[in-house]
Amino acid sequence: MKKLATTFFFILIFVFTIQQAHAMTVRAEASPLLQPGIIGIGKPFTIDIYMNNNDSIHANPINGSRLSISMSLNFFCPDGSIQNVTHLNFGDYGPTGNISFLNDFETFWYLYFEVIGWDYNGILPDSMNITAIANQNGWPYNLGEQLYIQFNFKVDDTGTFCIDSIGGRTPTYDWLFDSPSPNFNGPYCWTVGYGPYRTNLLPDPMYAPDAYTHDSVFAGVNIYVLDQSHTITDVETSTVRINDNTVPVSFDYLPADSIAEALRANILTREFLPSYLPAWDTSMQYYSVTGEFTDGSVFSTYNWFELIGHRSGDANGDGNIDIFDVSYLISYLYLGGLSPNPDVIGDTNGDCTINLFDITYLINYLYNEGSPPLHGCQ
Ligand SMILES: [Ca+2]
Ligand SMILES: [Ca+2]
Ligand SMILES: [Ca+2]
Repeated sequence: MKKLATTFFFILIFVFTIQQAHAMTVRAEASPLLQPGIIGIGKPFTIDIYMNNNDSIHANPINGSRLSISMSLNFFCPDGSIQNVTHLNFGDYGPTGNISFLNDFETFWYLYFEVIGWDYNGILPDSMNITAIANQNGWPYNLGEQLYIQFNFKVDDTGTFCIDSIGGRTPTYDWLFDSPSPNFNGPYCWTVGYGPYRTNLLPDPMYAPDAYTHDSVFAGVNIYVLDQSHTITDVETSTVRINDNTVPVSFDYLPADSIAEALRANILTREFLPSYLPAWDTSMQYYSVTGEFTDGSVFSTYNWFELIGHRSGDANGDGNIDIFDVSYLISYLYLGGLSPNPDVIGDTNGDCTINLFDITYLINYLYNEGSPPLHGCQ
């Protein structure tokens, strides 16, 4: 009897393994996270859908590709603690423009590709459907797991935020794939709130031209330690990094503000900002803070800041586009004056060189209702 049970067990393992080897998968993650399972309150984040078509047996018998999918997904809060979410318009798809497709996902489906929302309006629940059909090639077999879909959100209340697959509103919009259909294995839920570590960047906003200053312009990264077993004096300052590679030049211990006492890491803007460039216009940017405590345990946190970018035509980098930029360009080209910094902001007509035509382009814009300066080489 024991032997029979053992044999049965190994058969089960075998069947399980076979299914794992040929199972299309769909799963969700949230990014970035303050801590495992914790989405930062009031901060942009994405719900990321990772998918793997590693099932060559079913679907298209010739090349193993998937020829059709219909995914109905629902965002919800199980206990009502979160009622509203902000759909950030960072994507190209969906009723609110908050959905992005990555890694060529849209290109797999040249017969039909549709994204619809039913009540997809930021008042939870928000449900939607992606339906995609190809006639021959479709979604290729064995590309490995890829990030294919991102939903851009921000939540301003503490609580629980979840995503799960659902049956659709009609049979057409159900959770349907070429057989066999993968299991979403939902719901996936996260806590929206504050992690044990927080950070603010000062000043906020920051200015992209400060990336080029030769003076020592400093920014401050305030680090708050709110866990039960450490304080800011436990931070091993030599291990602190901003964006993994910016090394603070000094530290200060600040008295309590509205959050707590802070460890202020002083960084040089010319070391911190270049990784965000070129930055046109104004954007929200992400930065991370990592480090260790003296007991060897690690901490990490992140936040966002507003970055005011360059303006093409603002050759002298003072934030305005006016006659002084014309004279700055004349001075640079003909009188040995300083160059625009970065060069690209003086290339007002966007042809990748700075010459007399950029001056006439700028004069036309300022005084003859000409087109505004272009961003970079175009
Ligand atoms: Ca809704
Ligand atoms: Ca200017
Ligand atoms: Ca030019």
